[in-house]
Amino acid sequence: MTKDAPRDDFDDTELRVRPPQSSAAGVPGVVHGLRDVLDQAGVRRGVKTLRLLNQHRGFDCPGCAWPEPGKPHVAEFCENGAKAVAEETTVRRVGPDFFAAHPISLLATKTDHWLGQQGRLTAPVVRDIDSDHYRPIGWDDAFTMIADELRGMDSPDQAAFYTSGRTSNEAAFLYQLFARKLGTNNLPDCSNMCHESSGAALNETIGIGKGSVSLADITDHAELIVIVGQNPGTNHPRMLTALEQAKRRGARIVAINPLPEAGLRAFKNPQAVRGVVGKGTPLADLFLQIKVGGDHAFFQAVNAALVEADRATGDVLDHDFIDRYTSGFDDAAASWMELNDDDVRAATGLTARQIDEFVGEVVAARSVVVCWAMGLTQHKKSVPTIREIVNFLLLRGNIGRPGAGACPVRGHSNVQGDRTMGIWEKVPDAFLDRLGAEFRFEPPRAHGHDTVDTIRAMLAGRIRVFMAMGGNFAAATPDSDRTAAALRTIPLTVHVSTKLNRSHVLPGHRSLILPCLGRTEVDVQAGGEQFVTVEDSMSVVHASRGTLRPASGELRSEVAIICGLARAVLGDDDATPWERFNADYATVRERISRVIPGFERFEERVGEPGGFVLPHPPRDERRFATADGSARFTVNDLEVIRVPAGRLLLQTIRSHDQFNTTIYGLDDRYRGITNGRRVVFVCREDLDALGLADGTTVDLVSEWTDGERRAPSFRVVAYPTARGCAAAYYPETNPLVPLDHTAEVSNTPASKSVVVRLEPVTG
Ligand SMILES: Nc1nc2c(c(=O)[nH]1)N[C@H]1C(S)=C(S)[C@@H](COP(=O)(O)OP(=O)(O)OC[C@H]3O[C@@H](n4cnc5c(=O)[nH]c(N)nc54)[C@H](O)[C@@H]3O)O[C@H]1N2
Ligand SMILES: Nc1nc2c(c(=O)[nH]1)N[C@H]1C(S)=C(S)[C@@H](COP(=O)(O)OP(=O)(O)OC[C@H]3O[C@@H](n4cnc5c(=O)[nH]c(N)nc54)[C@H](O)[C@@H]3O)O[C@H]1N2
Ligand SMILES: [Mo]
Repeated sequence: MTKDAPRDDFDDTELRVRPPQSSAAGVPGVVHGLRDVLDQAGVRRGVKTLRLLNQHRGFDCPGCAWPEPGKPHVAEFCENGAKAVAEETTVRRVGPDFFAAHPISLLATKTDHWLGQQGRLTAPVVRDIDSDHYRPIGWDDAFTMIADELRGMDSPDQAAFYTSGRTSNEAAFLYQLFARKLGTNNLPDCSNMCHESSGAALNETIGIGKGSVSLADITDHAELIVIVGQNPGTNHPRMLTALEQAKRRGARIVAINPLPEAGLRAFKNPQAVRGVVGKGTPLADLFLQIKVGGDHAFFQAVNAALVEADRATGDVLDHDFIDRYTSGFDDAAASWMELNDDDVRAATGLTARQIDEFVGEVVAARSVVVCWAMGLTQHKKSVPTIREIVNFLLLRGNIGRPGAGACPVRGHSNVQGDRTMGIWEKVPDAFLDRLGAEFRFEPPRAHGHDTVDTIRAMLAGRIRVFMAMGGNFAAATPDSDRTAAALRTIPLTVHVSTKLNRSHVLPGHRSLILPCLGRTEVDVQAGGEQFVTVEDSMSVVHASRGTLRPASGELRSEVAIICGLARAVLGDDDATPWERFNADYATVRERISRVIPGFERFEERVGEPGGFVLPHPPRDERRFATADGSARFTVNDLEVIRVPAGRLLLQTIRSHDQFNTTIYGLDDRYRGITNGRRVVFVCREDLDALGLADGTTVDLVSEWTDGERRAPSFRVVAYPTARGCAAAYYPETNPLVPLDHTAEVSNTPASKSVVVRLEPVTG
């Protein structure tokens, strides 16, 4: 039905291209953000909502996971946070009438933008076998349908329970408890596609999969901040405020990126007079335009240079730290000495002088923070690359002291918290032991499926029930056509969602959409008004309290949906007090405080302004709970990516007008794109070499061992990206990413390095 149906987003006749901008935010940013909220939510409701965003007694921004400052500015939000709020507080509605009027086959031809723009889901709906419509269904009947399907399985591992990173701690804790009581660790989540590589590399080398810096390390202490593979101007705009603070006290910033992103160059703070009238604060002192996938070679070259410099002077490395806290230095140092200059040049595209300049910055700085995001995590060699960054930090003792450390900047607002709560297909046994003891059951021990393995299991016919707590599995995952086909073979798909999305229009034989409350909405249960908690990128846990009237009287909270389902599935004999959990979320937090270390006196501490910080042994006391009890230097063999002639290495990125698969609008202001998304950015020299003119329409074709994949109809845009590289937006490019093209160790889809050819469309 859908695969070959025409999609109305392939015709970008209104597309306009201008030169990219050289600074981020400022007044246009605020105006854009406010306009979106006021358009969708209405003036009074919009202003009321924004005033509570990221405030102590308000709700946590449903956008990114950047931390709030201790004393939030009265308007602690950014343009893109405002858009995320507008998306949720819209007055438009998708109810049973909408589904009666719109067959699924028609909805499948619509763009992601169109689907999201239809409004908030208002009532549970079901698609029966062979039907082309969703129809209303009562909550109890929906739970019974899921329970019957789950009970009919041959094994609990025929179910998979996906989570996106907006789910609260309370809901996440109950969701994993439910899955494990059912008997499976099949808990794939968006982390598998996001910072899994960071978690894997950090766990192995420093003994904890989370970043080691606080907000103050960046704003007040770091002398050098390195930003690698991250576009904060668009994806973490409030980070620019922190960087501006750092700059104003004299910190230096180096940006390493194939694209000269506006937010890395200068920032016009919309909350300060200088941002409104002036040119803003220049941010990056040094910009290194690296080739896609070149960071592994880059950090090896830097590490080699640091070791060599130390051999000359004896004071470049922190010998005391290396001796006391680390292992493996000699082997790692020996491996760097074998590094070949030509390989470094080929992989990075940078000159020896540029690398030296960076080394100079490093040696001059008494403390260094490295921040990174998807530009590092979504490659085949992501885990070795991040391990190499840990090597880099260890060499000068840049961990566990003020102004220094590793800062993987998380994506979804509670993606880190969901992991802490046990949303992890291979959670450690210690967690399962405590969970089992608290709830008196024997949790399953075999590791479950991550996201890619879930799709493989679907393709092999081994999944009977797929349930998603938020997110948009069909659009976020790689190999879209295969994944869509896989989803359609599943007996029952269940989506707990706030808005309509692609996953709903690619249903299983039977499919349920269960609409839930969003962050901004008041959550009243039998025990009164409830709040939930979240954990940000810097391990700070705090409360989030919705205040708006729910979009519909039929919405249930995620907690209520899980508790209702658990009772229907596990029956009244189950000893877990699901009804009490549903009535009063404090009772859930009490259990969390008993199962998860660091949450002692949870209820009391989360009531304090700003919440509380979870323990982080490397940061707090330079303690490293690794296999050998020390921070580990690692040897990571370099593999230079060789792109065949006539091909480019494609990375898939976010525009300024989207949150993952939610498309707010069709512009990418900082990169100069208006009214269209099917563009591919390539540098002029490469276009000349390929004999392609700016403005040509091309198909993007990726080649893989099992054949080709094609994403049709992209406009070529001459753009100052690194040589040999290309960039285009996700999720339009997801059909190009082969399911088996994943990062070593973490199994994260390598969606930032796909070899493609550009085939001009004739006729
Ligand atoms: N407004 C908004 N905010 C968001 C999101 C959103 O979609 N919209 N998404 C959220 C989520 S879930 C996440 S994970 C984060 C994502 O935040 P980012 O990681 O900033 O998002 P991307 O658009 O994927 O940008 C990747 C950046 O890495 C660069 N890059 C790509 N390949 C390489 C490489 O090989 N080396 C180096 N050095 N750089 C490279 C790209 O040029 C780009 O600047 O943002 C979160 N916040
Ligand atoms: N090619 C390519 N693919 C990628 C990436 C990439 O850079 N390139 N990035 C990857 C990354 S980093 C990530 S994190 C994933 C994102 O993958 P997901 O987290 O699965 O996707 P989102 O687009 O964030 O999910 C949006 C949907 O969440 C639902 N939603 C919103 N708020 C709530 C809520 O409060 N509760 C519930 N229950 N539902 C809600 C809405 O229905 C909305 O349609 O995509 C990954 N895929
Ligand atoms: Mo993410």
